[in-house]
Parts: sequence; C-alpha cells; structure tokens
Amino acid sequence: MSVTTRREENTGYVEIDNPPVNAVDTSVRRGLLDAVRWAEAERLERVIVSGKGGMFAAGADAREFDGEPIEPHLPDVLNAIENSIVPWVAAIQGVALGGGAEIALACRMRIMASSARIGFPEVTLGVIPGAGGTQRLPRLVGLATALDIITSGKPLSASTALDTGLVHAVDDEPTDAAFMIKSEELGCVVPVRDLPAPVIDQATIATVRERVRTKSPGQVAPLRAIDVIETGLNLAFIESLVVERQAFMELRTSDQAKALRHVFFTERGAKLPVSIASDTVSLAHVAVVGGGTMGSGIAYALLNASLQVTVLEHDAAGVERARKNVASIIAASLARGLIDEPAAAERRARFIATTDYSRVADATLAIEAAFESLAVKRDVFAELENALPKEAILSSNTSYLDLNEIASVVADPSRVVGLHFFAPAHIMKLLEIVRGEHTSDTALATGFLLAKQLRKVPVVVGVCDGFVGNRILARYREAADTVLMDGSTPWEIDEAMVEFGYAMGPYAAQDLSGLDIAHANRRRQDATRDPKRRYIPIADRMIELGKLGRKSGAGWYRYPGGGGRVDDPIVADLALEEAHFAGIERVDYTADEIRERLLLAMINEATFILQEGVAKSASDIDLVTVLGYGFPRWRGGLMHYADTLGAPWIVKQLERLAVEDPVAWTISPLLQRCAETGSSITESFAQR
Ligand code: T1G
Repeated sequence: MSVTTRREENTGYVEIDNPPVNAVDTSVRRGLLDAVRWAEAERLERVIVSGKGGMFAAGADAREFDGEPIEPHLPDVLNAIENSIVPWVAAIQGVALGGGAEIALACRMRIMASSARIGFPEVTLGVIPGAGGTQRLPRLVGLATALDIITSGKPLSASTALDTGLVHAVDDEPTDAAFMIKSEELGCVVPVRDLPAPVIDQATIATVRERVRTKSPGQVAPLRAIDVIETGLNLAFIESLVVERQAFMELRTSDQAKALRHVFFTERGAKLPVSIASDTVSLAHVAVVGGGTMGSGIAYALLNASLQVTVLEHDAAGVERARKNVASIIAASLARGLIDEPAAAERRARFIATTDYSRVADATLAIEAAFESLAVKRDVFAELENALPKEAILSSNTSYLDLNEIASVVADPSRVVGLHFFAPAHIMKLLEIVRGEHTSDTALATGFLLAKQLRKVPVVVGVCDGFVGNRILARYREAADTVLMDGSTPWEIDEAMVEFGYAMGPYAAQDLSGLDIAHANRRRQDATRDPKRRYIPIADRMIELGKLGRKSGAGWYRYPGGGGRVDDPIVADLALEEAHFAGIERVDYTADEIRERLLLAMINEATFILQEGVAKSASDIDLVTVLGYGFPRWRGGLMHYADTLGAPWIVKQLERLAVEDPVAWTISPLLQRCAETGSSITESFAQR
C-alpha cells in the first residue's frame, strides 16, 4: 500500500507510505488521485496529507525517469488535489522535496515541523520542477525568491519557509495543528493557482541568469528553469503547466540528467559489497596519528560523527599544533553556523591530543596521518601495534605509499587497511578504502562502517602508486605538462579545462595544494621510471625557483599581495626555454586539442586501472573523479563521460596520438576490446 486513507469524523487523513523516502512513484500518484475521489465521495470537510516514517516525500521516483511516463501524471494529480471541493492541508515532517514539495503547494495550506526541510532539488538531477513548482512557487513567495530556490536546488528550513510565505505555520505536531485550523480560516485560503502571478522583473531575471552562469557553468537545467518561470508567468496558469511539462520532459532524458542521475544513484550504491559479509570493530574511540592538516581534518570528521578522538603526536609542539588545528576547525564551523556553542563544547569534550600512546589502549581503530614517508609510517605502525588492543584495525591515510610495505611491520597484517581521505578531510565526501594484500574482511567492513558514520562515499581500491584517484591525477598532470612543453601556457590549459566544467584547471589546483607534493613523488619514482617515457622538466625548474604555489606566494601563477592569481610571464618563458633546450618546435594547441589530450590521457589510464583490478567498477572511477578530483558532476564522472564519446572514437584518437608518442599513449587492451566489440566501458566493468 503506497497511500493510506482513514477518516476521523469529518477529517480525512491521507498518508504516503512508500519507504524508504516516500518517493512519489506511480503507485503513490495513483493512491493520491484515489484519495481525492474518496474524500469527495465521503463529503469530508478537509484532508490532512502527511508522510509515514517521519518523511513527507523525497520527490518523484527518479528511477522512473529512464522509462516512459506512466499515468496518472503528477501535474494531473496535483490539479485534482488543488481543484477538489475538499481542501487539503499538508503536514510536513522530515523533507518535502521536488514532487513532494509540489504536493504541498497543491494543498490549500502547509504546516511544517521545525526540523523539516522543503525544497526543489530538481536541477541537481538535471531537470526542473515538472508538476507545477515553477508556476505555483513564484505565486507564493515572489519571483526573486522562487528563482533562488529553484535554480539553487537548496532546501529551506522551516523558519525560512515560514518567512518566505511558502508555509503557513511551523508546528512540531503538524498533523494536529492541521486538524486545529478553523474551517472558516481554511475556507478563506485561495488556491495557489488563483493567486496573482508576480510581475516579471527583467532586472531580477538577468541578475539570476548571470549568477547561475557563474555558479553552475555549463549546466542546462537551472537556466531552463528561469526560462520556464518567465514564460509561464506571462500565460494563464493552465497554459503555463504545458510549457513547464514540455521542458521537464525534454530535460528528463538529456545527457546531463542521465549523468546526474548516474552519480546520484551510484553514490548511494557505494555500500559494502555483499560478498563481504563480515563483522566490524566498534568505533567508539578512534586514534589519529598526526595533527597536521589531514590529521586534524580527520579528527574533526570523527568528532562530527560523535566518536571519541585521541590525536597522537611525537612531541609537545606537535600536540599544541594538533590542538590549535582542531580548535580552528571548530571555530570555523561555529562562525559558519554549522554548529552552535553547545555542540562545539560537546566536540571539545570528546577530543584530546597527547604524546602518550597509553591513552589509546582501548581504541579499536587507528588512522595514521603522519608525514608521507615510509620509514615514519612503519615506525608509527610498530608503536600502534604495541599500544592498541590486538583486534584493533590499523589504517593509514597515505596518498601514494605502498600499504603492503607499511603493513609488513605488523605481526598480523590482516588488521591493516588504507583509509585515504581528501583535504579538507571533514568536508570532502570521498573515502578511498585501500585493500592491501592481507587486509581482512573485518578491516574492510570497518572502513565501510566508518564511511557510513562520517557520511562519506567509500570506494574500494587496490594497491598501486596513487591507488585510483591520484594515479589518474598524475596522468592528467603529465598530459598537461606535455602540452605545456609542446605549445601552451598554464592559463590556456586551465581555461580549456574550466570550459569543460572543472571549477579550476590543473595548474591553479596545484598552486593550491603545493607543487612540492608532486615533486616529492617524482623524486620517489626516479628509480623506477621507464627511461623510454618522456620526462617534462618544467615542474622541477619551478621548484628550483622556489615557486611552490600559493604557499610560497607564487607558483604557476603569481598572487600579488596574496590576492587572486595572475598569469606569470616568467613561467611561460620557462616553458619556452625548456622546449628550446629539448629542440621542440612548439605548436599552438586549441582549447579542444588541450581538452582532448588531457581527458583521453585520464580515460586511458582509468581503463588500465580497471583492467588491473585496482578499481572494481567503472562507476567507482566515476565516484572518485567526481567526489575527489572535481570532474564535473553533470558529466557523470570520467567513465560515464567516456561512454558518451564511445570506445571506437576514443581508440581512433589514441592511435593518432600514439604516433606522436607511443609510450605515453599506449592504448589499454580494455579500450581496444570495447572498441572492437562495441560494448560500453561501464557495462564491461559493472561488477560491484
Ligand atoms: N527517487 C528514487 N529513489 C530515491 C530518491 C528519489 N527521488 N531519493 C532517495 N532515493 C533512494 C536512494 O537511492 C536510496 O536508495 C534511499 O532512497 C535512501 O536515500 C516531479 C521531477 C530524501 C534527503 O532530488 O535528497 O521530484 O540505496 O541514502 O541520506 O518536479 O535521498 O537505499 O536503495 O539519500 O536519508 C527530486 C533526492 C526528484 C531528492 C534522504 N528529489 N533524495 O537522504 O537517504 S525529481 C530529490 C535525497 C522531482 C518533480 C521532480 C535524499 C533524501 P537505496 P539516501 P538519506
């Protein structure tokens, strides 16, 4: 049963019951339409509609978007609710999102619990509200507010919803409050459709359009929502719904909507593989070794998940630094209103920093986030093995180093797993769970349990240099440096990738993280580098010149007065000089040629990663690239994007590039096979 009805005297209670989130699927739409007819046949005085399980409704069932729409269509159901002789009142708890919010708008009145949220996240799925939201919302809250709500996709708190006029009242017993509304009051409320449409203010439209172009570059849905709102408000209500529906139907099957749905459901499918039915250790008390940037970020993520945290350092200065780092993150969260003072105090009470390893004698998980040196990590693991209980799981946050070598100092290496966080560790959602040669199912399952508690998205990766994300990043940067050497400037390359949809290009990004990290990795790889592989020395020259990035005041760009980045002619000259020394005749790459080389380099490397089993599925690579490395979410991730290009086209371009450099552009056999068989990469590697 997806919608239940019952009456008490002259009041009808309609409850949406479609766990886990009351998605408004075909059965719910049918149930709501039946409820309208039922209420009228029973000659009820009012209907109160709510959601079971503490959630009103999460919106349309996005899984239905791949198929043909099935009647009754939601706009028709909502028109029936709004036009019924029996007025409906929405009693909202939990969330009312998308179609769920549109159900509420079709009701005569809306009452929200104080902790509930209401919003229109459709643009995050590449579509627009398709059941009257673009036309009813502006009539309730005005043009500017409606544009903000719909183009941002961000939900409103109950208090904000009340302030904007979206709801009539906030009450923690919304169903009871709905029952107490006086009939004469309810009878006087005008249906939203009959409210006057707000005046179309072109200046407002232009401002919002410009803001959307800046905040969501490349995305179609937010701009289309503005068009539909503007067009519809100039039409009669019933005609405006036709315009809205047509736009929704077009967007629903668009590449961007498919890509965003792919990421949405893949994120939620990132759970412990069913093949690993294993117990875990308790996570009550976690030890973090190292209170630097990563260690303190990890510590705060653990504090946010209500865990007890002990940060271990090797001296008093380290302890002081750890305390300051965690305190500054707490202060920043307070300043941003993410937590209040009692919550901050409660976090502080669960945190200590110390050099005394005896303080973690009862910890069951350790996360090592010490200096990125194998010797240092091996020493730390030896100390952890002595200090923690023998069943404790020992993990390393290492970004590049060989987990098996770290584990080799521990008597029982099955306890060792990699937990690779991404800076800032308390914000970034991706968690690479590195499965070492001996990592046990219990250690792996504990990693997934931790990810769930930290509300992060876990991806299991195998041991190789850089695991999945950093290995793809290294190939991306190598391709960029090659283009830099052979003809472009850092800013041309960055602009090309920003046009593709990255928030920033590889050079601006490296200026943020620091050029010294990649330099340390290049030196570590000197002994094993393929001598036949072309080596680009420009980045080494940058280090010699002390250009480490923002932290040294200059890197690939200059930052006059610590401000915004400015192109640096010295860097451009450096590339010219190195090209001259190498006898290279530089070419003037177009933005398309730059994007093609950098993207194909990553795609090819990713298919080697799949072939080697370092990643278990193409969708895992999509999660890593979108959640950890800024790949545009509305392109679905690196492998989803590759499938839009098609393996035959990709292989054809790689063959052309391989003539130029057969080593760097060696084509992965997986790609060759997909090109020959016409199968998609995602399908070839779908297993989870
Ligand atoms: N459709 C289908 N399944 C959904 C879903 C949806 N809209 N929302 C969630 N699920 C599934 C999800 O895949 C997971 O499944 C389970 O529910 C729990 O989700 C007509 C066109 C509601 C805030 O964009 O934001 O309405 O993994 O892990 O953390 O104009 O889910 O268990 O099998 O996220 O408690 C607009 C999307 C749709 C809201 C709950 N609505 N959902 O968060 O649980 S378009 C949205 C969310 C639309 C109308 C338009 C969150 C949540 P499984 P979860 P959560």
